Formats: sequence, structure tokens, C-alpha cells
Amino acid sequence: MTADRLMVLDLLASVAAAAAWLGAGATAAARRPRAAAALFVAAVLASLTRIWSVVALAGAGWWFVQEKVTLALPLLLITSVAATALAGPRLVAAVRTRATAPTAAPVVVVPLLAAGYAAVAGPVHALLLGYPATWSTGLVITAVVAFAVLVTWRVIAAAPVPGLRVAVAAVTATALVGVGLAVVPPTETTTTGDAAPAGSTALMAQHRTAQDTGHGVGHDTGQGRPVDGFRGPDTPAPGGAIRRFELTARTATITLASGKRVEAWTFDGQVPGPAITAAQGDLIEVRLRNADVSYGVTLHWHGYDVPAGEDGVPGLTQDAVMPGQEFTYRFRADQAGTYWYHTHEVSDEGVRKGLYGTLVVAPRSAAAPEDVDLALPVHTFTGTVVFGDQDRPIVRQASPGTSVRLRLINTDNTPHRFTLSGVPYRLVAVDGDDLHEPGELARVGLRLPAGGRYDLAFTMPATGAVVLRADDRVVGVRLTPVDGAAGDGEDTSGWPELDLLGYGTPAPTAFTAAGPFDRRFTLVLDRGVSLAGGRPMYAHTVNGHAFPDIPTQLVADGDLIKLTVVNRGLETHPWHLHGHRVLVLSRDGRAPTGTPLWLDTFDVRPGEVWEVAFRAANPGLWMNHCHNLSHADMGMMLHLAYEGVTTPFHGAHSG
Ligand SMILES: [Cu+2]
Repeated sequence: MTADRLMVLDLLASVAAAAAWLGAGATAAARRPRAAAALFVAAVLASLTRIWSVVALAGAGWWFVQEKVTLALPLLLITSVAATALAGPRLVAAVRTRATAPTAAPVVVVPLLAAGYAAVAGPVHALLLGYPATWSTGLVITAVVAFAVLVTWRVIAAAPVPGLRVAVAAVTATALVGVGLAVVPPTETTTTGDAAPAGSTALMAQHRTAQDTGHGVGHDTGQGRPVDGFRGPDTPAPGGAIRRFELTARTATITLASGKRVEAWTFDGQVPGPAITAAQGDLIEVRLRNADVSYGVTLHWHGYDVPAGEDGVPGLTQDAVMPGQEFTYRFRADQAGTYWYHTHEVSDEGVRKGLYGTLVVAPRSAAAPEDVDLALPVHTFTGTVVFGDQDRPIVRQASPGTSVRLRLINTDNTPHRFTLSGVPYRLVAVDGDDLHEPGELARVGLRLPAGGRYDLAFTMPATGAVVLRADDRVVGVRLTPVDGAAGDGEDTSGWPELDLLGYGTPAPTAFTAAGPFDRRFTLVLDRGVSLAGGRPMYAHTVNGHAFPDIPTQLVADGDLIKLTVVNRGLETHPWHLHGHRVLVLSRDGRAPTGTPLWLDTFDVRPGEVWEVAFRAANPGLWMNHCHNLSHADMGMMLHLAYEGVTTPFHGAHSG
């Protein structure tokens, strides 16, 4: 069974165990031995299922079972063994003799309810607190369970309970110690992962101090190099041109092809914003103005490894551009391929409402460009999937033999599944990077993570329509070799999903899974109640913390970094590191067998463990976050900082 299924099974078993133990206790108290005995059997079975599911889940990694093994299961085991020993024989006897009174005795009811309270701690911790269990949460939860047992005992017992006062005092003291531990800052850090390098403790301590100010990174104290000093050059590479663009952010009502009207936030009154194109080696210069987007705007170049001062993160690399203000971005188009830009200020709302556009850089190679080249940002406006600026199929005529490139860009918060029918094709690039010897594809689904890009290439066939669909139902593009050829091709919903880890063929890479790595970081993604930044919320957490309380990852220029990302939750997290592309080392322990995969956004699905690596070669301060921007907004983001880089800006809060 896969880890995500085991997680769900374990959750269901833990809820069932809690309900059955509590039900057994309640029916025993109500003098209904048959019902109590049946629920008792169900409770034992559900508890055994939990033990099995936790053992099986442990095979996926310690992260998935940490709080279960250290807290939830011991509580459940101790109480359910006691309940079985004390209540079990008496329930059996009561069913046999049909005597109802004995089942209401404290020696039957209290152990059954105690097992119920202990069993409740399992789903409560898993759902409300998440990873990891700490001494603090462990002591508080144990004390709460014990207190509930004592109160139950006192209520049910006809005679005084011996030692009750001492027990209540001990339980209260335990709870207070637990609360105290939560207030005292932890001494260990979870972010450095399994092999923190020598000297990192001092660095992390220094960082924790910076964090106490409410930010994850060092502020400008006159020492170090401010991040806004890392700016792009003002000349193109030899032979390149200067490509100048002006974008003005403004609110506007957009009318889609179907007549549907959208209250949008736009660049230049259009959605998507103006296409930015260049050839490799050109200098791109974009002057951003803000007319009336009251929250402010910035431009972040998604997947483009610009100098840090051009990265467009408000409160970290620049101040947001407020109405009436402007900011000019300048960087060399060193990377060829398909990228996109979007605002990073209140980015969940800003991107959703339309503040994005495409960035396509043509390679400076001898290869001839495709005859038909479409950049297709795919976006959802209030439930309507839009390709480019069209919510109706884009219909083109292309004569047989025409070469076609479709650049798919997922600008939504969740993945899309794309299918191309009517022609064999190749997936030639992912996240802007050309794949090595990509094979011919047909009748497969391509799952594109939020923020990610796929370039599809093919030659127009002599007959029939070529149809690009999103999510098997929305026809985005229909290319026909002759006028009048119609039809939307076949039903694609049953097509299997392509696994990129086995696509293409291997090629040498600048480094490999063998390292050696200068630093390793582990990010365990989950949900939990958080007060991060003084904002109470049911946060999306990283190692039990939410932004801005997640320790910053500190690196040195030139380091080779290994990043392990674990998803303990039930939602997909498209992980996105700014300023660097990462090489996939493994997913769930399996290394890629095909092309090297250099990604800037990788979907970590429930139960998955990804290992990726990157060279720290772009000094600055960078966001490292979930690109489901609503998750980022609810805490799932942190900073990656190069040693000695500071920021003069304040209040980075936007994913
Ligand atoms: Cu997420």
C-alpha cells in the first residue's frame, strides 16, 4: 500500500478506535452488555489496525510516524491493554450471564473510556498539531488524557477515589511543565536535517536571533551585503540586444471570448499580461508601474535565476510598488526556454486575479524555430479554465508537415492534467530546461504542477485534428491540417499518467546523488494550529512551524545543497525555490532512470519524499515555498539566505 493510502487508513482507524472505545464505555455505563461487548471487539480490531498501519507507514520514513510512535500509540497501547485486561473478562461474563449491573462498575467503564480518551489523542494530534510531536505537546496531551480519566473515575465511583488529590496535582504539574516547554525556545533545530555541518549551530543560533524580530533573515546592520545590491548588468551579452518593456498594473474588467466578465488585476489592462520575449544573451529591461492595485505589485521571474535584487519579493528584495510608483527590473536572458512572471505581493490573490504573463527566451542555437509556437498560460478564472486569453478553444489551421511547439504554463495553484490527441509528440522541455533524448509519446496524460512548464513538440499530420485538453474535458487548442476538419478527438480520461522519472535517457550532470553535500535540509510538510506572526490559523506547516517562524536555511556561496521534502499531509505541495533550479535525485527512494530533471517546481504529493540538490551559486536572499500560493499565504514558506547577505526591507509576508 502506498504511503498516502496508509496515512488515510491510519487516520480512519484512529477515528474508529476512538469512537469504538468511547462507545464501549458509554454502553457499558448504560448497562447494555451486548452492545458494549460488540463495541469492545470493534475497538480492539481498530486499535490493532492502527498498529499495523503505523508499522507499515514507518517503511516510508520516520517523518510519517514520529508522533504516532512516540506519543499516540504508547497512549493507546497502555490504555487499551488495561481496558482489555480489566473490562474484557467482565463484559464477556455479563453477556453470558445476562447480568447488566456489573457492566456499569467503575472497573469496567473507566478503563474503556480511558482507552477512548487516549485514542482521541491520535487523530487530534495528527489533524490539529501535525509533525512533529514535542515533549511539550506530549506532556500536555498525556496530562489532559489522565485528567479526563480521573474526572470520569470520580464521577462514576460511588466511593471516594484513593489518592485522587495527589494524582490531580501530578497531572497538573505535568501539564504545566508541558506548557512551560512550549514557551521556552527549542534548543535544537529541525531544519538542518540529518547532517548539519560543523559550525552550523552557531549560524543557526545567530539566525534565530534575527528571526525573533519577526523576519527570517538578517537585517541591514551596516555589516554584510544588502540584497538590493545584487542587480543585473545594464548591457546585453556580445551580439545581444536590449529588449525594453513597460508594464502597468491596473484593475480592469476583462471580457472573455464566451462573454464572461472577470474583475481582474492586470498588466496593461490585459490577461495574461504582455508577452515578454527575448533571445538568449539579450538584456531584458522591464519598467513596472502601478496605476491602482492598492496592495502593491512586484514582478517575480518564475524559474529564471535572476540576480537576487531583481527577484521581486516584497519585503525581502524590494518594497512593493505602490500606486503611483515604479520599479525597473534588468537582467540578462541567459536561460533559454519557457518561463513566466507574476506579482509576489499578496500573490495568492494577485496571481489568481490576473497579474501574470509569459517569458519566453529563444535559444541562440542553429536549430530552426518551430513554424507554430504558442505560449499557453493556463489559468482558472472563477471556475473557467482559460488558455492564454481564451475560454473557448484556440483553433488554428496548420498544413501537414508544419512543426509545432506548445508551451504549457500552469499559472494556477493546483496541478492540471494535459493530453494531446491526434499526433505522436515529444515532451521536449520541462521548466525551461531541454530534456535528454525525449521519446515519442501518445495516449498519456501529463500532470503539470502549479507554476511548472511543459514544452510539447510535434509535426502536423496529414489528416485529422490535433487536440490539446486540460483535465480531459477542457479543449484548449485544436489544430487542423485542412480547413473544416473538426472533432475533438478521443476521450482521454483513461490515459495513464506519464512518469517523468522514467522518460528520456540519462546524461551526465554537474553533480550527482553521491554529493558530497555541504549542507542538507529536510522540510516536513503538514498542517497544524499556529500562532506564527501573531496570526492564529490552521496553518500549512514546515517542520511544525509556519512563516515567519520557520528557521531560515543558511548557505554559503558555492555549497552543494541536498534538500529533502516530505509531504505528511493530504494535499499536494508544489515546491518552488527561487533563484536556483534543482536536480531531482529521487522520489520515494527511486532515482530517475531517464533524462536528468532540472526543475524549479516539483509536486510533492501526499505521502511522497523527494530528494533534490542544487549548487548555491546565486548569492542573495530567496523564498523557498509552496507554489499553491494559498498554502504559502497560510505559512508554508521560508527563506534561504546566503551568509553575509542582509535586507534593508521589512515585512515579507507574501508567498
Ligand atoms: Cu502546498
